[in-house]
Amino acid sequence: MNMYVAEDPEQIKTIERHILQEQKHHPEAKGILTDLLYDIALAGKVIASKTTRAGLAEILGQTGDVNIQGEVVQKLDRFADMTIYRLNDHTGRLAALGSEEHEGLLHIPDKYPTGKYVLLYDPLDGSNNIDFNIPVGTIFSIYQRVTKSGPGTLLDALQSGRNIVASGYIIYGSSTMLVYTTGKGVHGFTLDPSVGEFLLSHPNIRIPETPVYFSVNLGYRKYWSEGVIRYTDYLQGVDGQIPSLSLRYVGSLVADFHRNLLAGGVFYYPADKKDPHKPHGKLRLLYEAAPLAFLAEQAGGYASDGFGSIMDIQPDDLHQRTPLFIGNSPLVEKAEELIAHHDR
Ligand code: FBP
Repeated sequence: MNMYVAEDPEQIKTIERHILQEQKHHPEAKGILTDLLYDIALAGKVIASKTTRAGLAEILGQTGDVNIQGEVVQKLDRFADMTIYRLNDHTGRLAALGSEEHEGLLHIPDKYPTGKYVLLYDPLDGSNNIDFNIPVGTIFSIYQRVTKSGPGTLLDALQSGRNIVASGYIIYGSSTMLVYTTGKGVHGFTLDPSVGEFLLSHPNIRIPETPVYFSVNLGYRKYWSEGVIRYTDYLQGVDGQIPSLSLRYVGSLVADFHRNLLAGGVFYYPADKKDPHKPHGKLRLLYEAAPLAFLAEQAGGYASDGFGSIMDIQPDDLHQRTPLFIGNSPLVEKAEELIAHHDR
């Protein structure tokens, strides 16, 4: 059935209309956050126009450069990074931006006005999977600046997750979806390329109570602490406390998180002894863990570093890493319990 002739046209809700309706929850709002979310949705459409044609568009492969994380930069990475920056550097809505691809804050060019928000983003999470046609994603979070005016500073970016105003991700998979929250529930939109619109397809997402999956790179087991090993056995029903969950691991955080958000489960990337330079695991607090933690909590789940809520961590470095356990609350709390018992 062609949905555009649906009995109830109200069913057809673009992200623009949804964001505008959400704004009604904030009578003091002037529409700046609304416009900023529009721009992020637009960036998602532009990036999707490349990812969907990645094999054809001379956009596969590497740039040859290495980023602040010590990772080889993919062409699509660079494209996504520049697209998000270029669509937001001149609007007067931002004090500064932070990208996983750049060491320092990205400042607003002097010729443009600065604004009240800060946008932090991972332009293309899971980018090492692009050439294998595995879903990748853009992760973003928005904070209100804490400094009064002028160019934004590190103070404006180094805020705990409790201060997130809005966060979300865009997943470039079998379809392109944008999932976001402004603190009033989690909503998913699917891009209809035939009309170039993100349409509401998953309103009020709640993590199902009965988990199905666990997602972790089991290949790193020998580098884990006793608590994490016991936890992994627990999830596989080894100690008979629960029926074994099913293992699913794509190696693309957005894809693994998205599946578990819709089907129920837990994703974790614990700290490990694999790389002495990365004692706190691989994932970044500000660009990956905190934005997804806000979504998880808004969907009835929980996110922890193994000791406490990701949302309460006060960052002191733009690129600091953190262990991450995220998904159904009872499963994440079980990780905290076993780590407290075996690793303290
Ligand atoms: P980036 O591509 O943004 O650096 O993301 C890191 C990431 O690819 C996550 O998406 C994924 O969950 C994890 O690393 C996979 O790591 P590993 O290959 O060590 O399991």
